[in-house]
Amino acid sequence: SQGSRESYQERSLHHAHPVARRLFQVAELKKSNLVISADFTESKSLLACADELGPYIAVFKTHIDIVSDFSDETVIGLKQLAKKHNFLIFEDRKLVDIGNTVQKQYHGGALRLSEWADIVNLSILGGDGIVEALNQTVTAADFPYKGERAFLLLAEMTTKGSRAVGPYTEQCVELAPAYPKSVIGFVSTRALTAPATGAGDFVVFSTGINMSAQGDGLGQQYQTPQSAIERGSDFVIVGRGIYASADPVATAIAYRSAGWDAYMRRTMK
Ligand code: 5IU
Repeated sequence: SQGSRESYQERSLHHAHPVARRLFQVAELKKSNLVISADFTESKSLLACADELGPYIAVFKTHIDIVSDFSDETVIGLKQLAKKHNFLIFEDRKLVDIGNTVQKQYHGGALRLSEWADIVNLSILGGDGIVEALNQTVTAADFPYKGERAFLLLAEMTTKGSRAVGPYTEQCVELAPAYPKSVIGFVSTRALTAPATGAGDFVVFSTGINMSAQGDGLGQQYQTPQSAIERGSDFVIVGRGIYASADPVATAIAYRSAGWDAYMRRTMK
């Protein structure tokens, strides 16, 4: 399947989950389906990146466990910048453990993901229990951010030899519709559900996006924004392609145009 032919605007009106609606609204408003993967190891550079590239992105993706000086200030800064530039925050945590443990890793803990990350991803390697557990957490009567938090299933990986394929990926697709209050989509390299099946509208985020490299010597494999969107991706995630370029702002603008133009072509009626 080649992804949704509906505009972000239309999807923002129809989607049952408030986080997905917000995501589509932000994309439409900022004319951006770009996600920056901000793999910085110091709060100062992480926040500087969010401030500099914030105007051009829909979502800011973090790996908060690589930030060596993570503190209250990191959280406050991220939240302020998300508000200032109107982007969502996606923590690429890839939660994968028993239900009881992931609940503690997600809500509370050292990194307080639930407090600042609109979106977090998880793997169903250990079965459905992980989704059940996190769904319980975000729908609990005393959860402070009810309706403001969502999850993505890690359905595929971009690395060479990835085992997140075949039945594993298929089971992600089968499981997602069972959790409409918390699961809004997938991290994958392409659309996984046919748009017209009535299975629901699942948002597809794709990593491994680069316009000038094929890989990184450590197993990463890239496709271009055009290719990802043509294959049904809704949001393209770019790390080194932007932040390690000579002029990150100009490069972010170029990736934003590439992603947006490809989206316009796909949804042209
Ligand atoms: N990432 C991948 N591949 C995946 C998943 C996540 O590259 O399958 I799931 C993350 C790793 C890194 C970013 O944070 O996306 C890609 O960074 P580069 O664009 O710099 O390769």
